[in-house]
Amino acid sequence: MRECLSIHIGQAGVQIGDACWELYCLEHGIQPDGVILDCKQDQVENAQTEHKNASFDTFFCETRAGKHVPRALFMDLEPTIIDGIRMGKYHSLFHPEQLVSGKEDAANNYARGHYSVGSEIIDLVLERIRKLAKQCSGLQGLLIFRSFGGGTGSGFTSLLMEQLSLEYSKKTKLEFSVYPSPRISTAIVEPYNSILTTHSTIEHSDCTFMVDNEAIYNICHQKLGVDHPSYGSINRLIGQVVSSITASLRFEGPLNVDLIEFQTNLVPYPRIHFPITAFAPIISAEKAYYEQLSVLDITAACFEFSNQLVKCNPQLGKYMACCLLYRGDVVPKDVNAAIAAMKSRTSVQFVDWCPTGFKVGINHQPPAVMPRGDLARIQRAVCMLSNTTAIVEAWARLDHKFDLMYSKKAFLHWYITEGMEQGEFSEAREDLAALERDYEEVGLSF
Ligand SMILES: Nc1nc2c(ncn2[C@@H]2O[C@H](COP(=O)(O)OP(=O)(O)OP(=O)(O)O)[C@@H](O)[C@H]2O)c(=O)[nH]1
Ligand SMILES: [Mg+2]
Repeated sequence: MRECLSIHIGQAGVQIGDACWELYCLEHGIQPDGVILDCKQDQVENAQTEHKNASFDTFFCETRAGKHVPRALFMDLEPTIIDGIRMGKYHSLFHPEQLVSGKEDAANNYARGHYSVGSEIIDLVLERIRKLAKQCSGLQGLLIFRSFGGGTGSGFTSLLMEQLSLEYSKKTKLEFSVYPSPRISTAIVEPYNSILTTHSTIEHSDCTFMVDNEAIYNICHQKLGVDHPSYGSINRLIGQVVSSITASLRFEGPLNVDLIEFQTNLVPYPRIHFPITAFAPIISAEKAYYEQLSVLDITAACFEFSNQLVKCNPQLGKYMACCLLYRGDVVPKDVNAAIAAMKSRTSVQFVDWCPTGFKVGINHQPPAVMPRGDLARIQRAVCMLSNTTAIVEAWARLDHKFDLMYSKKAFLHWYITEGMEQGEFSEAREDLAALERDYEEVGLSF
């Protein structure tokens, strides 16, 4: 078996995890108490066939009593967000040891998450991860969820990743990271935290999917008609995307392509590991009745700025690889036609050294819809993971904000008093400048 462990860190990581596991449970017919829906009920007639195709044991561990427990750990340095899970609808899905919380948070401070407060809880977290790893017969990889901007999300995650690298060096480590956006951001120092954590985790992560709250906020507002999108709405959309990305690990099928294989195609150099995600269709429940969307429609939509989960303009960059993960009623013939149409567009430019980098997977189970969700029930969907040099725009934006504060040495004392040295700031910033240059270089023509 090829199990995956999910680790949800800090407020954003935990709340996104909540949305993801709710959706996984729906997709696999697992009830909030971990028991699979009774197959005698009419409503799950087709669930039976789906179960045959499912290999959700990669994500759930079945107990002797027939309960399915997520292979997941939720941790935060303070208790309130985790308490939300402890008292929520899915509280009995998890074993209490899977929910770890400390007493005080990192107060938006990378240094507290990494050094002072974080160091007190790291051993406990590692021990709990070991326990989960022991329940796996062939652990394949770790999926880490967190924000770049929070003190726990940034600081504790990088501390943990360093340790995980030592202990699980051969395992794939993928990240889903919330990129800070000024509109929704909760702290002024988020650019500091983001750059510090990117620098200290870049060599420990194999692939990082960034999700930009502002991009998702706009999608919820403009495409789904949500007036003031809450984290709930934003997280449900992220959940759909994460579910599409992980579907290949949870379901079997003839055209299923394993995520690890995608990663091989997506990451040409170890540091160039920040693909852009796009998802289509994103339509609200009311509109879905009128719109019949073909494979070509949804594929084309992925190349539109408005369907991307990170704000950057792909037309200003070059693609190195493009992975298309289809779900639902999709046949290869239509996919090939859609790809041919995309390749003929002048706006879709590839780097010289990788002119035709498309990779496709098809998973026959259509996306599930969440109760209270804003997204329509759809027959087919696609998630595109593309590695493009255009992402450099997102780094440049953060670097610029870092520079504005750092030129005045603003807020630095908060970090220094928690045990950090100023040198770490300049080192991190230099590394990010190098990353920007790396992207420029891979985009250069021969
Ligand atoms: N998408 C999404 N983003 C969130 C959520 N909660 C917080 N954020 C974003 O995450 C960043 C703040 O980090 P948090 O995750 O709240 O912080 P933390 O990791 O708990 O760290 P500390 O509270 O500082 O210890 C901001 O950019 C928020 O906009 C969430 O539920 N969903
Ligand atoms: Mg917090």
